[in-house]
Amino acid sequence: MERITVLAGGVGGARFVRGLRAHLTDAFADAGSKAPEVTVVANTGDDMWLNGLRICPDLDTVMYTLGDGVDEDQGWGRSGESRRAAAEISAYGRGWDWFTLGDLDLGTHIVRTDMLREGATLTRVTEALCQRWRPGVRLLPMSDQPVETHVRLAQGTSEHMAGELIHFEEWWVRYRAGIPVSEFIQVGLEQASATPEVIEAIGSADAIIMCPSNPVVSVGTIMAVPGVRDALDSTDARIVGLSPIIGGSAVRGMAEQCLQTVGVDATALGVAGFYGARTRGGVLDGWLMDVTDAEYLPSLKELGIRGATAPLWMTDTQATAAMASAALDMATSMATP
Ligand code: FO1
Repeated sequence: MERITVLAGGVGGARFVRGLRAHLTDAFADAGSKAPEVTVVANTGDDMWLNGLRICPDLDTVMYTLGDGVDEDQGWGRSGESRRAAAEISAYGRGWDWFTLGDLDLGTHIVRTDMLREGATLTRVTEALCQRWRPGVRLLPMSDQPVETHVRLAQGTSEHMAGELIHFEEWWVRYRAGIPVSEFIQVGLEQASATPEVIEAIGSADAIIMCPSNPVVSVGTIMAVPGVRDALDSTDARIVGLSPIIGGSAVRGMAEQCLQTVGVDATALGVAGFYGARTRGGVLDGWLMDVTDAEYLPSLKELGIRGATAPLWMTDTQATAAMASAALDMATSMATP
């Protein structure tokens, strides 16, 4: 196995990739064998313009986590952060005071926006930022065009009417996904396309892993980008996903609310059905569930998806490395001879 491509969202995706990297470092420790190259295709649907800066939450979460600069407790943002500039911005009544741009984090947004304004693509900007952070994987935005997830509120709030579209981050951070929504809309999707780098990373992969990220607004958004599904359909790689739901609840974040909005059961089986079997128009060859969800194995078989179970709680890098190893074993066991 020489090339692994991973579709990832934010915190869960970043932590999974860190485990994958640890597993590969360990498995290919002896200098003789070369570890596979890992390419991470990250969701940019959470991106936004804020205070004139381009914010890319999932790209930055992967970059900081793999570059050992992330605030481990939060799972996002920088360690050792301060918020002096944010206090000043708030004092002027500008920006979102419920969405904190820390002083160190602002450095990233300023450099990214600076390079974008010079005409660099988001792919090139991300490559440049990673020169500093050295994540040990290639990190790619899903598209160089903006695709922003917005949610349509099914209920009004003191600031918004029912039926209004607001940015996903406002729903996620300000309202903690506590307001029912009727739909997710990826603004800009029709004008966007997967980058050539993403298409190539999917086409040339030996294994593709769908991270245990939010299947609707993270992995689902990546798959919705024009060009991605075609690439997934035609690649020779085996595609294995890891369930973000364990025993009926989301490992982190609020995936249940997102799944409920799109009418998918918040279970490991429901998410597998949402992705679908590759042999039946979906994307999955294999689906890795937590050991507590073994009851779904027979139903997975009926869906046409090879199932397996392993402990999926990402309690630490060691546990996550074991998950990554189980996912790769699954892909290898299915690889065409
Ligand atoms: N999440 C929060 O819960 N509160 C915040 O104030 C916040 C600020 C923030 C700033 C930059 C950034 O890249 C991420 C930030 N996040 C914050 C996390 C963000 O909501 C998540 O990383 C993803 O968008 C959801 O997975």
